Amino acid sequence: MNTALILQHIAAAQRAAGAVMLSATDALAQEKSGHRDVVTQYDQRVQAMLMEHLAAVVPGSSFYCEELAENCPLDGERVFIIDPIDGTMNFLKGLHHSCISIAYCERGELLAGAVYNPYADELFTAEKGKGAFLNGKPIHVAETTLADSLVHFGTSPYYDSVTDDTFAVARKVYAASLDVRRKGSAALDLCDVAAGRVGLYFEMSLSLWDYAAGALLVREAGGVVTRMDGSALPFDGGKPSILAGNRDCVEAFLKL
Ligand code: LIP
Repeated sequence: MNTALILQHIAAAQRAAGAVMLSATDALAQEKSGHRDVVTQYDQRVQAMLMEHLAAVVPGSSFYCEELAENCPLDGERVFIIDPIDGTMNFLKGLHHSCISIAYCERGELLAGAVYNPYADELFTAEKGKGAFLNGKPIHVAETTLADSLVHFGTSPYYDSVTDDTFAVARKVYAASLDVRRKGSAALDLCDVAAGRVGLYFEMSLSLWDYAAGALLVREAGGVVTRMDGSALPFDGGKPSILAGNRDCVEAFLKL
């Protein structure tokens, strides 16, 4: 099955699950690692819907998902990396800024990614080597300098150990940019970079399901994605920092 067809199946699954998000009226939080790390019945319901849909149309699928107790190896033949609702706290509080993030890999190679924001009806898609798109139209990272860019950042609320450093970096970036934004969905932050809406995004500790699809979108939109020290972003079960943007903004950040 070619990647383009798999990407179509991913988009169909995301749109169906997005309708469930839009219909939600009674999201209930369950704590995971702490009061800022929560899951709702909708995260689990959307994840189950996505897995069922994709397993039915893509034979031999395996899944690496935020809300699975046990995840598949990342070097499998056909692996879907899924964050069923990225921006869960936004979703729980009715902030209408959350998305469904799905990346597709074969034998450890990231081949396609899609992020769907049902509130804005914005579907970001990319296939490796074929560019990035928003609702089917090509997108590209901004051509601006850091001084002329907005910057998204994440606060890694599950990891108190990086809080002070995060806000210290945000203060420095604020002085070097137009302004900073913390909107609560890493995947949508990466999409905004790919679409040229903001010049840079950073977060000090993030999971693969948060960034796998978004990182491919930024790269296919002409951007750079690394750890915050400029080293290669890993593709494993770790919690690395992430830095994404156009080359000028990334280089300016690394000099800060
Ligand atoms: C969230 C990210 C956010 C990050 C949080 C969390 P979730 O994803 O989108 O940027 O700061 O730690 O990882 O948990 O809502 O899917």
